[in-house]
Amino acid sequence: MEANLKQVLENAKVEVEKAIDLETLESLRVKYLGKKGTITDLKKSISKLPNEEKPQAGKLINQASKEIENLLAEANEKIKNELLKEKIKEEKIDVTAHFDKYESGHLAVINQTMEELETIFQNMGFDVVGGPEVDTVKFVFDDLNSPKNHPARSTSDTFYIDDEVLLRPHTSSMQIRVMNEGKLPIKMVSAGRVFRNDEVDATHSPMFHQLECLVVDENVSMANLKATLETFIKEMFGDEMKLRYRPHHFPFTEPSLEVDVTCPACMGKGCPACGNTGWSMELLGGGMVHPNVLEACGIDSEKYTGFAFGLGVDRIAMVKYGLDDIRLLYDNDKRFIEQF
Ligand code: FA5
Repeated sequence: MEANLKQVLENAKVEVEKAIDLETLESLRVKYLGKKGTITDLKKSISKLPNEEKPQAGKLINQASKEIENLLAEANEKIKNELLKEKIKEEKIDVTAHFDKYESGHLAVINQTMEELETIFQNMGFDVVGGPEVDTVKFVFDDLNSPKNHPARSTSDTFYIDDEVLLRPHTSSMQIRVMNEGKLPIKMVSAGRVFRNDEVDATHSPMFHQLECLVVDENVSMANLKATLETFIKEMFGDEMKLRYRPHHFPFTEPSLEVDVTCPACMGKGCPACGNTGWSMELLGGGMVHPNVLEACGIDSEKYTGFAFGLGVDRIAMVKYGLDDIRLLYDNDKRFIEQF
């Protein structure tokens, strides 16, 4: 193990030293420290060691992990400084230039999209409610029927503040908060920020936005869910947009599904952006509210049924405005922001 770790560290040092841009550094972080990275694999292999070797192996792996983190942090700082120097050289400001108007700001694309979504749902008769970004394990997992061993509960997926309090990884906790108020029927949406320990790529961000939708009443069926989704998608993107339903599993809905829409770049013909499938990336998950969830909130599941879904607002914005990378929404590049 020790020799192996030494070699891993040597390799990491050489590779980090050679890295000249932030993308390469990020791919090295994923390679060594990511969920499927070398160090993570080594941590997993500890369980196979004899008991007496485990503490020492754990200590060495943690040290190596820290060292690689430090190497990456130093290189990150160095590359950022270089980039800044280049930028300052290139982007000279002419302080003598004349200007006669102050530019006013406007809502960020993501907030515009969230407002647009809320308006569409309001026009369909939904209440718009707000909720906390810091929530409890009870509302985020327990009352949503999530098994104790569900991977989303682990600290490698979710950011905990302490054992009971966390940054919400989805807006589904709002289902519980609203059902607990005890007023029926329910027809609500709730949009806001959510947080996950996801690796960043073109379609994933560790902080993103979801909109939760929940309807609970007598005789609510899957047909109501589909009708609501189709009305909303057509309002948002236009009549040509088709929806694709795929079966899925969520602990809090049964049956559950995921939804994609027509690829906006080729309108379903197939193109490089959609890998020739004609469909967009996954936009939302939903289904019929699980009877256990209704009962956890004191609602009689023999009398009432419900549907719920949670959609990725960032991805809705990407489809709407033809963005190929979620990071554009967070880079704060004026050239991008000014287009909206
Ligand atoms: C959920 O979060 C469920 N709570 C959705 C739900 C609600 C199901 C109600 C049933 C009933 P999921 O993890 O698939 O499911 O996320 C929902 C949507 O959020 C995804 O379809 C995607 O559009 C978006 N999303 C998920 N992870 C990320 C991420 N890291 N970055 C950006 N968008 C993301």
